[in-house]
Parts: sequence; C-alpha cells; structure tokens
Amino acid sequence: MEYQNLAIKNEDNILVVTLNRPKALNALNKQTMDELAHFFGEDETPKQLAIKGIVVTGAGEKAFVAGADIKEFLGMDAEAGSRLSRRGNDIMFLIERFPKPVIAAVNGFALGGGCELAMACHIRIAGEKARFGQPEVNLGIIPGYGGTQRLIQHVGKGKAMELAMTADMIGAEEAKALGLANHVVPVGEEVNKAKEIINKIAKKAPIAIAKVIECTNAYFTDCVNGFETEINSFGALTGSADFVEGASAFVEKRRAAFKGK
Ligand code: DAK
Repeated sequence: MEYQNLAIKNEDNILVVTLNRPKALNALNKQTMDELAHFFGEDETPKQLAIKGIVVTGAGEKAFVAGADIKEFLGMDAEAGSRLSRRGNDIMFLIERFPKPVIAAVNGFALGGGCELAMACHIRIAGEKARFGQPEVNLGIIPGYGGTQRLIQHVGKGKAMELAMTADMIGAEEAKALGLANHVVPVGEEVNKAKEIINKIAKKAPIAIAKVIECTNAYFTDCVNGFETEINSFGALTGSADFVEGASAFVEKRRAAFKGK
C-alpha cells in the first residue's frame, strides 16, 4: 500500500510514523485509518526482527491528532456509525497488541480520536505544549475508538468521567500527574525521548518484550486470565534460546546477544 497520510521514516531501525495532514491538524480521516490498519496489520516491514519499535507522532508544531475527521461524520447514520466505531476499535487493538514497543510522541493537541490513538500506544511522551482531551460530547457523540474504556485504564474512573463529560482539555503536566503521559519533555524533544526509550528496550530480549505487552494487555481483556497468560508466557520464555543466552551472559559477566528466538 502506498501511504498518503502517513510519512514513515526508518531512523536507526526505529520506524517513525508521522500522521501527515497538518492543514487538518492531522485529523483521522478514513484514508488515514486505512493506512494505520495496513501499517500495524498487514505491512511486514514493522514486524522485521531488526525493527526496534515504532514512534507515532503528528506533523507540524500544533497537533498530534485533533481527533477523528469531523467533516467525514456529517450525514452518517447509526449503522454506519457503529461500523466505523468497530473498525476504529479494531485498529486501536492492532496498535495496543503490536508485539514491539509503540510510543506516542504527543507534540500538540491529542483530542478525541487523537487521544484515543495515543492511549492505544504502549507509552506516551508529551511535549510541554501537548493538550489531551475527549471533547466528543461537544459534538453530541462519545469517544468511538475505545476512549471511554482506555481513559479509565489510564486515569481512573472519576477523572475519566469528568474529562469525557466536561470535554475539558488538560496540559502535559496534568496528564503526567494523572498517569496519562509517561514523561513531559521540551517542545521538539518528543520523538527523541521516545527513541531513547525504544533504544533502551531494544537491548532486552525481543520475545520477552512481546510477552510483557501481551501479559499487560491480558489484565484489561475480558475472558482472559492475566495470571494464566503470565504463567504460560513464562513457561514459553524459559524454553527460549534467548533465556539461555541471557542467563549464561549473566553468569559469564558479559553482555547478552539476543536473537529473538
Ligand atoms: N476534523 C476535521 N478538521 C479539523 C479537526 C477535526 N477533528 N480539527 C481541526 N480541523 C481543521 C479545522 O477545520 C481547520 O481547517 P480549515 O477551516 O482551515 O479548513 C484546521 O484544522 C485548523 O483548525 P482551527 O482553525 O480550528 O485551529 P485552532 O488553532 O483555532 O483550534 C483546535 C485548534 C484543535 C482547538 C480546534 O481545531 C478544534 O477544536 N478542533 C476539533 C477538536 C475536536 O472536537 N476533535 C474531534 C473530537 S471527536 C466515531 C468514531 C470516533 C469518533 C467519533 C465518532 N464513529 C465511528 C462515528 C471520535 C470523534 C472525535 O475525535
């Protein structure tokens, strides 16, 4: 697939995915959602062993993503609305379950679908001017890409209710205090900080990282027992070549050379 709205750069084996519609504050239109679905689902490049992780960011200085594209919603009926919401949810799950670290570098407005996209990523870096919010009630709707559920996971029920009902925007420091942003960095440093974290993770065993993501997500997945997921994952890792390598390297006082096997 040829991407029109995603600009993808390989920077030292970290894929930096830039949502690239700055004139519309990078709003998520259908084309962009299709491209995200392809990138995190069918595209083989991000899955290559050499790729250390993915940074998602927005083009321009103003916005990460200012929401789903409001102009595309006009004239939509209930059936089309639920179909789109289901598709959006599926795409957010693709991101959340991606087996390598996915970090949102939030460089400005992360509103509505933009906040939902950031929340589906594994980690969020906020620039000092980042603004988070779920303003859907201003439009007569609610978050439709998993926002009502993930906001609770990040900030707790009371604050999630308040944010989604008031449509208030919060700044980077408040987002960090609430647990929505992992770090706050100076403007322009968002992607660098994300890359620094991915480079740190890249020194660890890749299958173990994938299992951390799977087990953490299991906690939030209905009908999946997280403890069982952990037990099974632990067993699988104990039998892996990388565990033999990691443990041997410790005993031999050398750095482990993991192979993702
Ligand atoms: N969609 C489309 N265009 C957008 C946009 C958006 N979400 N946000 C901004 N733009 C466009 C503006 O229309 C404007 O375009 P032109 O008029 O120049 O053509 C351009 O970006 C620059 O925006 P502003 O001129 O408004 O810039 P300001 O600095 O004055 O204001 C702002 C920045 C971020 C405060 C403001 O643009 C704003 O309030 N934007 C809308 C924020 C928002 O309400 N976002 C949407 C949340 S709702 C669903 C699935 C999911 C969802 C809903 C339904 N179903 C499946 C049915 C989720 C919905 C949302 O995300």
